[in-house]
Amino acid sequence: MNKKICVVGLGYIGLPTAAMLANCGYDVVGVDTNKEVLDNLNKGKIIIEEPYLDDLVKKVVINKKLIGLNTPCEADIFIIAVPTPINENKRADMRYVINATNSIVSYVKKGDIVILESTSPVGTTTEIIKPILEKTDLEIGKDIYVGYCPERVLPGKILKELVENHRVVGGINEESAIKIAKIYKSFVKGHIYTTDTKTAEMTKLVENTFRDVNIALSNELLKICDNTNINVWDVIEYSNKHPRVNLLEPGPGVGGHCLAVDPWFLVESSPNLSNIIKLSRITNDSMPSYMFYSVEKLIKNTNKKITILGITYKPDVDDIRESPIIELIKILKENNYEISIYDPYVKNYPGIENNLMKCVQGSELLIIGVNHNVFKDINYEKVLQAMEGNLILDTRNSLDKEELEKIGFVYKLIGSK
Ligand code: SAJ
Repeated sequence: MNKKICVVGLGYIGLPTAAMLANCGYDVVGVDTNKEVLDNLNKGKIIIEEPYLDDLVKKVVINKKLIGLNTPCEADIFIIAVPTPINENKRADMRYVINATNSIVSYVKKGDIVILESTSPVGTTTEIIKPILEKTDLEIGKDIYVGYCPERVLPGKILKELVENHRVVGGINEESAIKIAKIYKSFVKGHIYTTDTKTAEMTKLVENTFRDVNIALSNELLKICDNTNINVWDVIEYSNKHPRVNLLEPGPGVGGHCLAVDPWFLVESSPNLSNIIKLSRITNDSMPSYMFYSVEKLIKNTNKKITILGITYKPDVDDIRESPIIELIKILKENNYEISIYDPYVKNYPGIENNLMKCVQGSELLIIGVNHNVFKDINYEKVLQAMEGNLILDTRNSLDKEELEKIGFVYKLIGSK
């Protein structure tokens, strides 16, 4: 068994993967440029919110199976798990992948395995990773084995899904795919399918595009139902009673570093063929403005105070990347609303308030931006007393209308009559 693994990038995917492999007996070196991540890791701590990850990291660091370094080192297996964001023109920014691959070149030796995990445009493994690794003068596929193994885990359930989900491995040749599959088999209980790199790259993009397009359909339905004075939630509920229909939930937009980004990689490579995909992205990106329009229907006076509960891109995580609520806050501020923000998951965001009662003091309207579970335990009666007005706009269909109306709130769920 190849023993030493170097994981480049200790984010939401790299760190759990590194910890999981360390827990399986590999000696793992985690590499990151962020000093805070490394300092914490080497003390057995993490700086992201992810259930059970803290315990696992603590265990493998104490057992000396995982250490953090700021540069790569010699290893038998290299895993690249760095971000692949989009730039302002909605094109893939591959700088992190390129830098990470360059950073391992001088450490890769004959017999080693190099795996890309970062969600990437189709062709990345053969057209970006391979040419860089050729600088080693080793023959790709014969002297070193190269492939793509995209992550598939849902933030909030990462450790469970890392183990249970099926995986797809794309090898630069069959031998590479088989060797890579073997490594993941050390902790994956799901099936591992092997294929070529481009098929694996496309599969990953399609998975997230499928979700984005389907959410866009529900968001469009919300607008249509609003316009025809029909409750979209009833329509979705009844439609989903059909055995082959499964409409997703409309909401304030689609956030996160995956669904809001990956479909653009397909648009970039096939601009004339990806109409539905592009329109879905635009539809989902239009939702914060549509939420603003819903706010304006509730309170027309500017200079009013609005409190936002929850700003992450989805519930029970601390991640605000591409969060549609952040976009909504921007629009509200541009329109002179006074905004106060409460989110117990987010520590560092300008203006965030950690005392709920102070936050809602004098507010005209409460917007439920994200349905964090802890919001169910809020004493809304006390909140109402502290507020100036009595309006709630629920963008997530998360609260009990009857209960809130009983205590004196005027409750508006987006897409309801
Ligand atoms: N959302 C809706 N309506 C829905 C479902 C989601 O508006 O019915 C919104 C959420 O509020 C959120 C966004 O979509 O803003 C994305 O949330 P999510 O929970 O669906 O997905 P992510 O981004 O947390 O994780 C996804 C997952 N992909 C799929 O479900 C296809 C995960 O399996 C991937 O591994 C991950 O992206 C990734 O890294 O690619």
